[in-house]
Amino acid sequence: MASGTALIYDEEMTTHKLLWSDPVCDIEVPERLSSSYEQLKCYHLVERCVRVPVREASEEEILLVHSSEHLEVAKSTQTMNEEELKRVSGNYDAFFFHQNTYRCARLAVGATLQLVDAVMSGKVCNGMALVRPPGHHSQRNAANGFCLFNNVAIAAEYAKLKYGLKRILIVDWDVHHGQGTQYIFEEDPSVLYFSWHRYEHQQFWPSLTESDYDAVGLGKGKGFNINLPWNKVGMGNSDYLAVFFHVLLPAAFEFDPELVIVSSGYDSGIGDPEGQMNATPEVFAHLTHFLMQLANGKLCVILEGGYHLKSLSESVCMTVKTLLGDPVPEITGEMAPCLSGLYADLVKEDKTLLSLGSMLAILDKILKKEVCNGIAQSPTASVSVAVALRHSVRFGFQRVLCVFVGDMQIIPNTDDGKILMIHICEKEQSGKTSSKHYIPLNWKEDAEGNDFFSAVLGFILPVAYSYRPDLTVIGIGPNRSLGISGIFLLFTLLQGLAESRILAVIEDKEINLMQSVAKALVGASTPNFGTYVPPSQEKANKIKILRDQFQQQWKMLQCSVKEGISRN
Ligand code: X5A
Ligand code: ZN
Repeated sequence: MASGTALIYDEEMTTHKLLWSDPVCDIEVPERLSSSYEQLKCYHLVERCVRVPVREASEEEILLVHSSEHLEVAKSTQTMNEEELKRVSGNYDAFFFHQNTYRCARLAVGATLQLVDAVMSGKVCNGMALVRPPGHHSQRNAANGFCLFNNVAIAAEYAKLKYGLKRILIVDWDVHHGQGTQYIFEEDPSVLYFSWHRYEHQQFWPSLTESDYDAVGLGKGKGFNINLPWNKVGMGNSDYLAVFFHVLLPAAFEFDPELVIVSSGYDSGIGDPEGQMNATPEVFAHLTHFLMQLANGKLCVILEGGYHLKSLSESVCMTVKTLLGDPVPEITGEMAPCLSGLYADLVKEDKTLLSLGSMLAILDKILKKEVCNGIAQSPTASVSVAVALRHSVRFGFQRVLCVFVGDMQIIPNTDDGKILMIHICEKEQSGKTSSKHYIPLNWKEDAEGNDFFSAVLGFILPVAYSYRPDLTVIGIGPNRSLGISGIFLLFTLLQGLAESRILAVIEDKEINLMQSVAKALVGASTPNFGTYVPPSQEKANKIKILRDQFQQQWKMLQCSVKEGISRN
């Protein structure tokens, strides 16, 4: 399986710049690129990536998406003087030409294609390209919104042609609607295009009716265009996560892309003058982490907008760090508890509990933050889990999330809220009533394929993100009702929480299960365990009932349009 993260950047793309005064365009500055790259160097992320050089895209490649007229106009600007450049620029909505614009735009497309090649050839698993000018507003025959050529759209066409791909997902998390990309793939069912964007009932640029949620694609492409217009500014981390849980990811898992390309604009981040949103840089680590679970990890992230230099460069770093497989940071700025004072007590406890084998030694390393995660095998998983939970709470952890799969002999006391137990089992367990912190989830995996992702996205993750655990314990006991791929998904997606701290306690002696859990915990991309299938009506209802039951306590479950997305 491919590993490694490509980074593509070339200083030459900073030579495209605005030569006259224009308040609409003056935010798209060369420093967007250079400051992002500097910040990556500062965090020592550049040296951890595989450097891939840029190249110029060929005319043929540009013509995959654009008309020859458009190409010729762009080409002709290379030798123009300032006055002529200004005049041609005036033919477009929010665009400026410089003598180097054409060259930079060809490098931007070329950089994007280099990244696709690096990922598709298996040279790397994923990567990011820092490019200017951006691409997603650009259309077959027009520059628009700072974009000359549609880098991402050309990349998708190129990947279809060169690698025979049948399903590509484009996720456009830029705060503007990538109407250019939507137009290009509107009738194409092989490209699923998702975009969220500031809309404000069509008041916000580009102010198009076709940016609304009812533009779902045309002809054969119907159903393969998803718009999520925000009718208010100020959207934050939880709004973005809710959209991923309840809108994008269910569709994406079902679509089962062979490649994911991100139109990665960071003007949807806090501080951006265009977006006016509140999402912090950490959220991009989470979004990236989710998308890494698709297409066997094949993920190409291409810069689009982002105009607050600090917010932009921090968000770029969060994205690249996550692509490299680093633990996903906590989404709030809350500090971890100071633990040093509790150390003596731990040692004492440790002795009395030594009979529980290696589990406590592993847990101890996690609690002391020496390691991020670990796996313990146990002849009685539920006993070991109960001990681990009690131990963690006594150690000082405030919120421990426990997901237990299979029969549980001991159900830990969850009354003080320091433990949240989600118990996944095949049959109703009588005698234990559900409560805010003890949630039984009766689920038997479908024989036809893995439908558990719908429960993970529709229920478990929203509850978990609402709880904000500082540790996750996942127990796998006897008579588990989930297959290996379902369990794998659980482990990978729960790594987005508790700074990726996870203790796995597995009763099952099955070597396959141990191996795949280990793979999930070291961040290997999803092996091919079979397909994801949508849930049956009965299962979908079950999730809905659970959501209704718990959404007052766990707010991230709220996903009706009224409460969850628009909050009108
Ligand atoms: C790539 C991008 C924004 C254009 C805004 C024009 N373009 N008002 O973010
Ligand atoms: Zn934008």
